[in-house]
Amino acid sequence: MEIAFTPDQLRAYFVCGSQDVPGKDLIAVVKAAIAAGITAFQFRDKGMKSNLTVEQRLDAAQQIRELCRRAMIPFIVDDDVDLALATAADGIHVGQSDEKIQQVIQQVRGQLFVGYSCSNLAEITAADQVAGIDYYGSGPVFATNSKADASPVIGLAGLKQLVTVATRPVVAIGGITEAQLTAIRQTGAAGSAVISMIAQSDDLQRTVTAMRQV
Ligand code: TZP
Ligand code: MG
Repeated sequence: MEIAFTPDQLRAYFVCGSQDVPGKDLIAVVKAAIAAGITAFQFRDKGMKSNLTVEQRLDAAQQIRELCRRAMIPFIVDDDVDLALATAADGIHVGQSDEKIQQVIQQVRGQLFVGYSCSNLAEITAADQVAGIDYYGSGPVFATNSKADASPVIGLAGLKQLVTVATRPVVAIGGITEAQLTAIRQTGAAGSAVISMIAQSDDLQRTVTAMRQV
């Protein structure tokens, strides 16, 4: 962990892997997003749907890790402790169906900050009892095309309920568009985590600036 966690990093949080940018160069997409001002990056290259071999995945992660280092934004790895440690990432993001959260916290203590996906009240209240989690990712707020096995949509009201109960900052995720950024912010969420809004933006500077400004 070269960059410690702070809640403002959640404001313009870009999540991406090779499966999200078919026909495009992942490194180039991330480079452009960093230039536009994203405040955090999560490397989420999902095995089955990935276009990369294991070696290519490590190489891509290392290149993006270096880009994040130069831009002084946190580099976070989704659901892969070994890859996170191998790339000297700043953070790890863990889902409910991934390796048990307590186990991950033990493995990465002092080395990586920890994000955890929580989509309902039961998950948030259980997670609040666990020491060593830095932020929650909550959603999908809206319907998403980017995650086949996403939990049920929680809507803005559901997000607000989770934010109100949670003892840690919450980043909203799932189907978020520029038109929804203000409403997301009004729930008390610390920011938005997005794939397609950035990966498919027709004007990256406008998109990322909108995320940073709300
Ligand atoms: N977790 C819940 S929804 C989602 C993830 C990774 C996908 C978000 O992608 P998009 O394109 O911003 O809806
Ligand atoms: Mg996961």
